[in-house]
Amino acid sequence: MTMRSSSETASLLDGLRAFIEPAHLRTDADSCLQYGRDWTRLYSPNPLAVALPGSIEQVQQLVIFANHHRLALVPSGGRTGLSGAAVACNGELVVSLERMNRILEFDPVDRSVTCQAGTITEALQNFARDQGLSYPVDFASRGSSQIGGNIATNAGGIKVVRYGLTRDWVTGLKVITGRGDRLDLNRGLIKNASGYDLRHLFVGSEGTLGIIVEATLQLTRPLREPSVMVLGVPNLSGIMAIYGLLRSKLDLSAFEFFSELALRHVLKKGPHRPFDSATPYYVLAEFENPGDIQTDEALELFEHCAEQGWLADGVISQSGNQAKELWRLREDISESIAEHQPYKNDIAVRISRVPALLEEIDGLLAREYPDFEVLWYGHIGDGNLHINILKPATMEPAIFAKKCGAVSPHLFAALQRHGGSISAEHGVGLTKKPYLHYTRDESEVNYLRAIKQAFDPNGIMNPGKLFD
Ligand code: S2G
Ligand code: ZN
Repeated sequence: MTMRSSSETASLLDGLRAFIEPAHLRTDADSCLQYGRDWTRLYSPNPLAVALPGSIEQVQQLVIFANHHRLALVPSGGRTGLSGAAVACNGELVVSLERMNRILEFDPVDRSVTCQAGTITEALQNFARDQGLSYPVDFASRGSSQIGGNIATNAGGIKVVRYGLTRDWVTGLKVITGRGDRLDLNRGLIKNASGYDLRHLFVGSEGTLGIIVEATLQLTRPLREPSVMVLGVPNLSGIMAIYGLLRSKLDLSAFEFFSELALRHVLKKGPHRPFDSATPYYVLAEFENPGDIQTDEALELFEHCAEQGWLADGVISQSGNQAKELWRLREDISESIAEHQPYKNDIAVRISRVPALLEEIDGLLAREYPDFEVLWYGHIGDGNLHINILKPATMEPAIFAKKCGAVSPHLFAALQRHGGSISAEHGVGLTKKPYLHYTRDESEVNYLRAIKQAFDPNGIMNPGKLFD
């Protein structure tokens, strides 16, 4: 905790006001609370203040000032993160990019768009659609997450099986490094064999190397008339068999799963069951289906999976609206369970290891969490499983976190045996930092520290996140 005297605080704020307009340097309690946290609720926000720069030059002035005064900075996007990476609880200055939210340039020949870091993800998706193209990285928080934060966490979401992660669509980055240098990385080039690709260090850096201020992103053609199938699956072991068959015949754009327990929480909020029967698990598969050319194939595959006993029921969308309704069953899970303050795990393994890991972890969780409601869901087609333990209403959050935390080493040891990662897409931040060693060994973390030292020698960039 950074302890400052009131005169030191006053002096820092006066210094900041020399180049940040008073309206864009907030110290009120509500701003400090709202901008000092992400979607996690485990930490008490306590920033020095919230700065909202309007230009790259102001961001650069902030970083230079912060180096001079050894003032820690926490970059802030949409604050939809789930690992505490955007939390400011030690007198840091939050640097919000929300005012820098414009789309700056579109090139129809490159099929690329350059936008400021504070651009809302959905605004970029809509802009691409209006140009007859698509920015295909997609997830439920699209309406409030920002492009800069998506890049800083290498956001994945629901279409990774076809389109990959944010990293795969970043062709240029403008950043202010922790030293205060302005770098213009890769500048939208497809090919550039001129040495280390520093752009990719900033993707997934969680604000620890500098501040992303602008991005050039590749666009692609839109999906043509996607259809959505939801399948009722009696047990976990059949899911990847279904995936293997569907992906061999259909042009899949998504392959998700969720448990009946997760579905029940969504149904409480309004949507209808996909079909009458209830099964322990469900698969949602989306595939490109212009003119219904793949519908017969999909129905044949459905019959084959049913004959194998891998599935018990299913539905295929008959319209775009029904496809959207079916997607809600998956995409609304996170919001539907938020009130239960879930203890979240976001793990990844190679897809070849998913069946073995599922079997091992299912048994572990049943043994270790006999009294808790455990929800499975996630992007199983790319090996990313979200396991959410719901907090019993009468249990103190601290006690619940301790009980769940006690199981995590067993979970992560099993994951390590399967070569997995303790964080698939939500990042490390604060919540997963104690477990980083299950995925990155000491010699590797020392390289991460050396890179951090090169970009942020005074350690002002989001200190305490990712690793110490
Ligand atoms: C998902 C969203 C965040 C959460 O639904 O795929 O990544 O609540 C999650 O886990
Ligand atoms: Zn996810």
